[in-house]
Amino acid sequence: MSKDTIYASGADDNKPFTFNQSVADVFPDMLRRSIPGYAASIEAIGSLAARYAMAGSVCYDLGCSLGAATLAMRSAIKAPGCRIIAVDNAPAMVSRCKQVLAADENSAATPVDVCQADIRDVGIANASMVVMNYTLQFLDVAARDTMVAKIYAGMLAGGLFLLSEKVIDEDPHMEELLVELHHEHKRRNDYSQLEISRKRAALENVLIPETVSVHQERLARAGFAHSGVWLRYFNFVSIVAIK
Ligand code: GEK
Repeated sequence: MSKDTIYASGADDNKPFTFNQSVADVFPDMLRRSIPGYAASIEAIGSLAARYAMAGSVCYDLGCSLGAATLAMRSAIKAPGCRIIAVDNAPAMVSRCKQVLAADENSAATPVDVCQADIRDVGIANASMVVMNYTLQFLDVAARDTMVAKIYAGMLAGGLFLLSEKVIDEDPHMEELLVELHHEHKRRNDYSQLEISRKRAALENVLIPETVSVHQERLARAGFAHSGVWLRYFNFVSIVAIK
């Protein structure tokens, strides 16, 4: 696994963060060291796929990056006749994702289509499981209601939507504490203070976090009968919603 040193030098100073080839090259290391609870989210996606993927249905991985959630679903799905559709709009992610999936030993199991597309343009139909693992946060806030409503409309009754996000706290005091704990976590994972500050600046206006209640209200407005936070680690949460 190549080490993420993208912000170790100032070469990318003042450039907004993008999912380019250099990011794709170090992505597993970047997520492992940056997102508290990331490994737990992938493990749970497998357990949930075993329970919720329905025979003859489609499972979606929206913003699939290198396909970690797709791999977890593919190795866990027990229902026959399922298909996985994995979508990302970054060419570097999609080409690496295809290689990762082809090299995986479960490649003969549930078929996977990897599509390079904007998730806002992708149709959702016959879905028993939809995963957005840390992806909705990169859409314009104005596009998020339509995205979640589209997911709900394309899902089968009893289907599951897993939404993981970086969040912001309503209480500024709590927000400050959670951000500081996250940065401390990154320092423990061998990011320097300078790397942390540069990455934070690059993500400004690119990753736009909302509060947990804004997410849950949006899910309820879309029609999800049940939703709940199953994971929280500092300012990172994962929510499941059931149609
Ligand atoms: C994982 N889910 O490993 N359309 C398609 N893809 C998009 C869009 C869009 N509009 N916006 C962003 N992306 C993965 C991790 S990473 C999370 C997801 C992170 C894609 C973007 O190219 C990137 O690959 C992914 O969403 C977000 O479980 O980097 O913090």
